[in-house]
Amino acid sequence: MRAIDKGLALLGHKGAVVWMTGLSGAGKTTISTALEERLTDAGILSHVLDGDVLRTGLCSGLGFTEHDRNENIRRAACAAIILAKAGLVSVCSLISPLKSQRDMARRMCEESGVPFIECYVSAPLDECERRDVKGLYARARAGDIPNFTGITAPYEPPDNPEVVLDTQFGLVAECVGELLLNVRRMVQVEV
Ligand code: ADX
Repeated sequence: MRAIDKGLALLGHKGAVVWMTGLSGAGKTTISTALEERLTDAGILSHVLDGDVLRTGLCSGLGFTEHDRNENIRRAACAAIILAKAGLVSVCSLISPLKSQRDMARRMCEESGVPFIECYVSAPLDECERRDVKGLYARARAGDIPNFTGITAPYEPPDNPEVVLDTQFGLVAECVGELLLNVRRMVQVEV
């Protein structure tokens, strides 16, 4: 039996990759963590792969040039596919600023037979900058951080993501609820 089918038999659900994209401070980590909790409550095994965390291990040594981000995203997608093939829902939380990078992740999943959901965590730049949770926007504006997404490096919003969550006006619980519904439809035989 293929691993992906074993996962379905043992866990009662399929694996998948949920790809969260958005500016730093848009709410990707908050929503990913909350989604993981809600999935657990629903009996669905998941794991969050967060850009900041991956960059301390699997992706350490990579910076923020387009070349390094491509490699960062490729590695994250590889790890996510391994987990999804074992039956988990991999929640990837990475800025992944370019369409080409997200298309690469999608293509890698498709080639591995893993369902892929692209979720755009949407908040305008000025709102993310106002939040400035990590104080990075202020440092980027001061010229201390080169290639900072939204300031000195591009962010291309997705054209046709499976899910769009507006974190400027939407409540976290509402955003997570909408995403949860989409994920359950994709991984559970019956919802
Ligand atoms: S990605 O572009 O390669 O997908 P990733 O999600 O792994 O980025 O990492 C983004 C995080 O790195 C941000 O949330 C922020 O904490 C930190 N960071 C440090 N330098 C930068 C930068 N130049 N641009 C964006 N984020 C940065």
